[in-house]
Amino acid sequence: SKKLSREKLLCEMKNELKVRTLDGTEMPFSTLGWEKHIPKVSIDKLYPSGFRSCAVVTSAGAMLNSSLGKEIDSHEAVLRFNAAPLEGYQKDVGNKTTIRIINSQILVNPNFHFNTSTLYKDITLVAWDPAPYSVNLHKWYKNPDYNLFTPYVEYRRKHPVQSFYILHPKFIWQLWDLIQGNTLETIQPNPPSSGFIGILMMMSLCDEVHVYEYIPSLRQTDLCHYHERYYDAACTLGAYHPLLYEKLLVQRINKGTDIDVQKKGKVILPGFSAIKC
Ligand code: NCC
Repeated sequence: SKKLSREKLLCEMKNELKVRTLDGTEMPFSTLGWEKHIPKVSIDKLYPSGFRSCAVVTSAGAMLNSSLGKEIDSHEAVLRFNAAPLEGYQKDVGNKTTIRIINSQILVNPNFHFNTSTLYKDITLVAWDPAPYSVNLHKWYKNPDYNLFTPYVEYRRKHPVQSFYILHPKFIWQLWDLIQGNTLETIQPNPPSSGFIGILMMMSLCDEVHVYEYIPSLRQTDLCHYHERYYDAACTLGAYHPLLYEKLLVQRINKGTDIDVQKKGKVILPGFSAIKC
């Protein structure tokens, strides 16, 4: 049953996906005393009344000259990715950030100035690192893609009241299973992009999710990011991440119009709270 109807696909998402973050109670984290490093309020209790409408702003080059800033900021919550800047781009991407999803490179690579940049301050942070599919937390802790564990603990010490979580690898691979389970082709066992992770996270927090330039508008371009003069079509279509398949899946649940896609690169998705199964 690869080609579920839109309704069944949405119900599968709502019923089977639960955002999960490290809580410090599992080995090896429990032995290492991680319970004290993790925020006391778990992510599912952080926004108890949820959000009405949310924006997911991809970093795609097609955001440039979109003039979507005002529309984006009109949403109750805004999700952004990695080191995507606001300064100088507000007209196109807005200037409000509620949550930022960051991959482990951001915490480790000094180019991103994770400890000092204001991009990461006073917002909710959600970090992730691509553990291998057969999630063994011991192996992952010893050999992450980028060692986010040390900078995480250090940042938590310096900013104890900021909400900052690490996604549980089980959640990442649950998302991969969802993509593969609804795709005819066999896809590589690489984790989904931060974009897909963020979209599903916002579907669990918001009544409605507006995603910008994930499905490209007519502005589609080989420009990788709106903030960098670097050209590579793989940024939009995927190389390492199963990006193309993620996007086909998201397109299947779009309830927005073709005009929204063409002009704004926008898809409108129902949040889990709005899905009746
Ligand atoms: O490029 P990146 O993603 O930070 O973009 C965030 C999300 O926006 C969507 N996107 C981006 C560009 C584009 N032209 N089209 C898009 O649809 C994608 O959904 C993407 O996930 C990542 O997923 O974490 C990624 O991060 C970068 C990089 O690590 C960070 O930007 C920090 O420099 C990865 N690039 C490399 O590692 C070289 C990228 O593969 C995925």
